[in-house]
Amino acid sequence: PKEIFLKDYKLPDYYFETVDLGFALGEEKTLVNSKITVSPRVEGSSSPLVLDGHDLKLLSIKINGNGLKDADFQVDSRHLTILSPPSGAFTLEIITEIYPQKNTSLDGLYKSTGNFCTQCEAEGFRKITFFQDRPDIMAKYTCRIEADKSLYPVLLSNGNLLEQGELDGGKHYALWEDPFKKPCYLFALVAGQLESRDDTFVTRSGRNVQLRIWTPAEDLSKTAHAMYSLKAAMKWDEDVFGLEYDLDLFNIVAVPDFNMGAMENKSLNIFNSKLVLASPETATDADYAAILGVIGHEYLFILEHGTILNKNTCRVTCRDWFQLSLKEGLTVFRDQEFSSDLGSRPVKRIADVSKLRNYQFPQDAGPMAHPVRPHSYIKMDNFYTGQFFCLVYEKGAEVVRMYKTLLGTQGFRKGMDLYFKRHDGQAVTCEDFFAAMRDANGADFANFLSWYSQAGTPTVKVASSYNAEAKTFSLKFSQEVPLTPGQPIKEPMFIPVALGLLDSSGKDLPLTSFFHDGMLQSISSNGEPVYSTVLRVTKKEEEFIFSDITEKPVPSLFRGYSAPIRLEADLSEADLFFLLAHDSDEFNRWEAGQLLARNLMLTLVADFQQNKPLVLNPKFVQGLKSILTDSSLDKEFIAKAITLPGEGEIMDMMKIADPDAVHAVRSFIRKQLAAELRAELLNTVKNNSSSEAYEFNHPNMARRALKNIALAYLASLQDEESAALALNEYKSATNMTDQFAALAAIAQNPGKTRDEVLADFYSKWQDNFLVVNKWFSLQAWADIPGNVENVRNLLNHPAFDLRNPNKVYALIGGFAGSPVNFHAKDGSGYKFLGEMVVQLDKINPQVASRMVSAFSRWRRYDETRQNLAKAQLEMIVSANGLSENVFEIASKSLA
Ligand code: HT7
Repeated sequence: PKEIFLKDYKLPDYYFETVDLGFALGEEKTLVNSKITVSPRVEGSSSPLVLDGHDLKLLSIKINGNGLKDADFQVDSRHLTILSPPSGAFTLEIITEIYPQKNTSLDGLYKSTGNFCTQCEAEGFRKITFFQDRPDIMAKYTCRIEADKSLYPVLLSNGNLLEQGELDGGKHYALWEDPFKKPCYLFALVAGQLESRDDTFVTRSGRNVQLRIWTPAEDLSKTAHAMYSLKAAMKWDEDVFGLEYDLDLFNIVAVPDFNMGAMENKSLNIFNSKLVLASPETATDADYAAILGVIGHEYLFILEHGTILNKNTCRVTCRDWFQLSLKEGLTVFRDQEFSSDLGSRPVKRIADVSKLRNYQFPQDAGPMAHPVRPHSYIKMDNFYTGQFFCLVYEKGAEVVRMYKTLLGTQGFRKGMDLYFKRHDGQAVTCEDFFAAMRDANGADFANFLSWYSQAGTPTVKVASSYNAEAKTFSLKFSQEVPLTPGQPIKEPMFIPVALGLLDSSGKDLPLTSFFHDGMLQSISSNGEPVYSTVLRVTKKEEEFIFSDITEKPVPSLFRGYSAPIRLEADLSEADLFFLLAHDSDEFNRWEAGQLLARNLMLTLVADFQQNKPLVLNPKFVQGLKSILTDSSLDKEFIAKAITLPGEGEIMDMMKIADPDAVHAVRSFIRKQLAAELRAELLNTVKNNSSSEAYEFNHPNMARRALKNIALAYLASLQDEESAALALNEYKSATNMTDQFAALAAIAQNPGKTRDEVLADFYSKWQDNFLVVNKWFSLQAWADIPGNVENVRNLLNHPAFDLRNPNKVYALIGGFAGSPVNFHAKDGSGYKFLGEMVVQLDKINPQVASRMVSAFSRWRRYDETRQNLAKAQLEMIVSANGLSENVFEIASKSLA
């Protein structure tokens, strides 16, 4: 397989102006007619025109209406090369035959439960027709679709419907035109038996936009929340960024077979059904929140829409796929802000940072570590794979967030406006975004760009000291960027540190000025006291000395997690308890609790490994008790604050990860906490139960979250009273959030009740494939001994199907994420996953590569586990006909 490098980027030799596509959709084969107007980048040049193509049968090729002779072009398995095209502009017509029915990769044009649909990002368009399949080729498209009318009554593509009509032989057609230039990864087509929920959004300039969400008829009633989410995203983008949708129609289609969450195709978003369909009976609060976030995410892509203030359009995309974070990082940041504004900001931040710690941190320290803007790849799809996407998406969003932290809301908006003004209609780079932020604010961003080029999560150490006589408080920062594959030398990063200093009563002290680099810098600009500020740490070692600090403070560092780093501060246990009780920054309150829990867990893991008795620190119990019983706190914040760090997070901090010890310790602490806080937890369940109709809003979600975590704690006691409580909650639940939480609580404990309730749940929901997937994942993840056999048996369950990604993610992915059974010391978990990867690769390489990535951190474990996992990776790498997707991850993991 060939590796592709960022440094090798070259401008295309040819641009495409217009692309007219014709599809004759058939039951066995589909004909694709593509007519492109081509112009050379450099007038008069006639260098070969190289088109990408994959699994295509070429039927004919013409230039300016004349068929080409065999000697005029070359075709191989991946390209069609026109050897000497005419100099000057010309028309290229290509007819290809493709077989969507056989396309199980779900990339390109494929069928999902009887309907045709497409997925073109990143490189799926080349499976439809020969094309320069790269994002910097932006053209205007039309698309004519012809199909059997009774089988495919609905025919959709991007833009506006120009024409539709009947054809002979029971067929019909539709002609769509997208008036704006786009790259081919945003092309989309859908044909099938679908019905729509219709609504209208009136834009701020008074235009009516028709909104349609398409699903099979029986699912239509479950699309109300998706429609609410779409309208909320449209309104939010107008209010916060001044961006107004630019077409008159916006379609969303839900399909059950989809590799990722959703795709932002211009005006025709295609979604994985699980991120559209929701009703209180079938979807949990987490599902509702995910739908809001992902509908927001897909809508908020800049290229999809945009008449910014004063009618300028703002359609910007990536120059090449290395710049993926330019669109994905920015959009994740925007969707996080959208969800924060609609719910609770601190709780959303806590959830996002937990995700970062559980996925980004391990990947940033593993064999596949790469910068936010990678330097090379074998298969582009792998940047969207499993946890690796975190480095481009989630860490990319943190980089965007740092601009906002440094510039403030208004400065950030000024940067965005300039970015649109400069780059409308262009395919650009991360430097262009950086330059817009800098220039719009006249800012000095020093070495900030290294966030795009250096891999690895920096560790920042902070040492503090107070001088009572001088009334100064010093913070000494030192930073270390870890070495990562291919990057043996690291430069210091530009790290924004948002902070406050707490006095002995827990209030923020006023901050006036600090010494830095021998200069006194004023903090408040207009003489008003300031209680929180942002320091700019740019060197390997650096000191900031705050003046006029009247008492020894406790520093609250990296408020709101102002940079994606690992912090090692010299805070004592007492300082952390103090911050947990008092910090005005709710994120840092949570963070202090997590730090205490992490330290406690690591200490107990060491005790466990040395066969010492495990004892829970009473101060920790007391700290959580005061949070649990503090009625002034947001209930969802309490739920997050009493949740222990995940096992993956703790293993990530160990020299040699020990899944058994970490699991035993986490279970011990949960059970011990449940025993000591039993009365408070029972009260929490009682006071937060409600039989009122389900509502998706923060107070109700927060109440359910708190009740259900209390229930889970109690179930860990494995006593009769708790078991009866969980069973009662299961039976009386009026919505899926409560029902599934009760089921999960019951499922912690092997035995008759568990088996009966699992069977009952399946029989209730067997006709709803999304709910059945929850049932699969609950069982896959279970820590009951020898669970691999149960999971193997579930592969043969009538509801399971290896061709459906959601089912694979639920059962096989769920198992690969299970802390105990996947890492079973006899290697049974690794063997199972190895077999599955090889089988899946033949069906769907993108899905298989997600699964193989569970092996990527094999070197973190003990020697026995290392050998067992390595053997599976070697077996996978040597499998016949392995895809590039799986090869890249497996071979880089072994390197
Ligand atoms: N921008 C989209 C990415 C995507 C994708 C990538 C590879 C293979 C399949 C895919 N489906 C969607 C969607 C997003 O970022 O949410």
